[in-house]
Amino acid sequence: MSNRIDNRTGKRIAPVPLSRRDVLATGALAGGALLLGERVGAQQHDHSQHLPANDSRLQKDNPARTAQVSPPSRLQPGESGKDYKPVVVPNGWTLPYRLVDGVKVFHLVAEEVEHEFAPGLKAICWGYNGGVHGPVIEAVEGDRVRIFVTNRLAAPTTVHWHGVLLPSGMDGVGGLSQRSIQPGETFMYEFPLVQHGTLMYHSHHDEMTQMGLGLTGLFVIHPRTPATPPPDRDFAILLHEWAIPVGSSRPDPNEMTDFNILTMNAKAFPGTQPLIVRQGDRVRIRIGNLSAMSHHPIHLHGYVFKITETDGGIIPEAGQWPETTVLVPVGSTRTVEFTADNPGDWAMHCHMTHHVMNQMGHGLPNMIGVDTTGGGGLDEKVRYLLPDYMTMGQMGMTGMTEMGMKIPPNSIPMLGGAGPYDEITMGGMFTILKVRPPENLSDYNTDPGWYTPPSGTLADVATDDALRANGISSDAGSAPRADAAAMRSWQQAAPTQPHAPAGTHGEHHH
Ligand SMILES: [Cu+2]
Repeated sequence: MSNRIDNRTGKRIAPVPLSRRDVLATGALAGGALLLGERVGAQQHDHSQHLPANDSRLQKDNPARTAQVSPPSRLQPGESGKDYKPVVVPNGWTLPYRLVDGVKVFHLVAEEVEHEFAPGLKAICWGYNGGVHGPVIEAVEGDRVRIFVTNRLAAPTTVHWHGVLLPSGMDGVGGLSQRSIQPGETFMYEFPLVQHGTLMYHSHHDEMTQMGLGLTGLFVIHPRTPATPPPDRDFAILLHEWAIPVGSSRPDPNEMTDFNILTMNAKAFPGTQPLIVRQGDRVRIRIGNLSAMSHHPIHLHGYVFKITETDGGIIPEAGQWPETTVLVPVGSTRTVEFTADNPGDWAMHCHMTHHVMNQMGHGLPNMIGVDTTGGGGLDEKVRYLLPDYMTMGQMGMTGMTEMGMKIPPNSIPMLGGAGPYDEITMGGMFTILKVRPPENLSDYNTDPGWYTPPSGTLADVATDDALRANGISSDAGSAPRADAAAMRSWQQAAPTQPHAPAGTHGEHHH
């Protein structure tokens, strides 16, 4: 029984005898290396006429899939710049490896890390190799990887390779697939990569605590022979959520609902690094979600994209549907692609409005419509008790810092980053896609600043001339008002005779 899954259909692949032609094609892709050992010798006769066309195509597209999980792969280790274009990790990094006898050797160190979520807010988290989250592990289908994991935490841990097809004993579930890694121990994981896609890794020991404190990362496997040319920009973003009460310095992993720091690659806006692309670039954004409890609908402005992959593999082109928002459920990845043909500064954010706030206070009475801002007003008095208190809906939440609102040490305003026109009234899971014409972008690593809209393409106060010419009065008197008849609550027709027994409706005729 085969455990291999068809990347395109998601269906289990029946074990299929290889034809000589397939073996030759595979061998050529593998640089002449013999890939399948004994299995090839055992299948000398040609079964190709019995093969479903799909299986044959799959083997050619995806030679590593024909390798069994256990024997070492003989493909040459994939090289950056030759076999793949590396992903871009905003606010993060990719884990370097060392080659030992053709195996890519990585070393992860689980440890306590002081992490800055945004300027002004730090907390003690658990991460890997000095950062939160762990670095992106990046490799190529057909590579063999050997990953050492050193535990420098005070608690046992493991690493689970989420979505990776591997032998059961390498799956990293504490107690089930291995014994847990005790503090001070270093474990070795090793497996060939027989698939491609955007996968993840995370602790699978006391998950609620350890993932809640940050022990998570992305695992990107590039295809050995991509079906489409690689994109110009290939971003990798991991979503997470944290409960960090104002003034505290450790995330609370026991929290179940009231997460107050929502992050992309462990940064809350305004700490998120923008995604910088050239106009015309083909852009891929890989988004994983290892939040505790929340699915995140990530919305991109200015574009329609296609959802091209999940962590289960590539979605066949006929099944890719256009979207402006991609829902990334907990424990999943979604990959979207589009051509960046529309220059500008475009918001990309979770569309749950509480997920674009920072350290938001909940459970407060609704004071919208009450004037609380006057000298010695209610806000001042409440703030004496609750330093982060501010009544919503008074000033559109702008100027939280300008108005001299004092915030407690080690905390950040609920929202607000400096923008070109005003404060940007967003926080949390929010970042900016900056698309610039090639002549306005020296390189991808330099922030090009704010976008300057061409004349006539910026929303601004209407001139008197424009008001007059269009028949608009600025006192709103010229605006159509809601149609009272159309907006009326529906009234069901009253019965003509209340509760009359059946057959007694004397006035009803057919
Ligand atoms: Cu969200």
